[in-house]
Amino acid sequence: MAIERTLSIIKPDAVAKNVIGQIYSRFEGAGLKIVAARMTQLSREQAEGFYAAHKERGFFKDLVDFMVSGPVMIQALEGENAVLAHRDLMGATDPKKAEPGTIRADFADSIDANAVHGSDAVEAAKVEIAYFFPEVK
Ligand code: IDP
Repeated sequence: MAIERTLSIIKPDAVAKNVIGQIYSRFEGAGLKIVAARMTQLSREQAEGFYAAHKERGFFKDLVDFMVSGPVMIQALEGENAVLAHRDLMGATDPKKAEPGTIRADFADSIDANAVHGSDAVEAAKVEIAYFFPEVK
């Protein structure tokens, strides 16, 4: 088992629902440690930069509009196989397809407002953690 880090964002819909604590409990229950965290309101520039890989997708503007619509809670998580462990906690991108008991099944309303982001690979996690937490080594 490898100790990894992953980047998590609790998106504006979940922050508005006041479930940060419930989501943090799931991280802790799965053995994921919060090693950096910041609540912030993303600028358009930050959101566009973060999701640059999706720039050509039809949903890009809606995604950016949503991500800047309210405060987000951003954290770096650390633990055994953190990237996959966190993806398992999140559930499928579309909450209608997410397994019962996952964060998205329990807290997300739609594929647009889907409660959480999580890095999809170790290399992506490194880039995403450096993007929001340049001070974290
Ligand atoms: P992920 O967040 O599960 O890794 P990605 O495919 O990386 O999913 O997409 C990034 C985000 O873009 C999703 O979390 C979701 O908010 C949004 N998204 C993805 N596909 C669609 C879509 O078909 N319609 C609207 N939004 C989408």
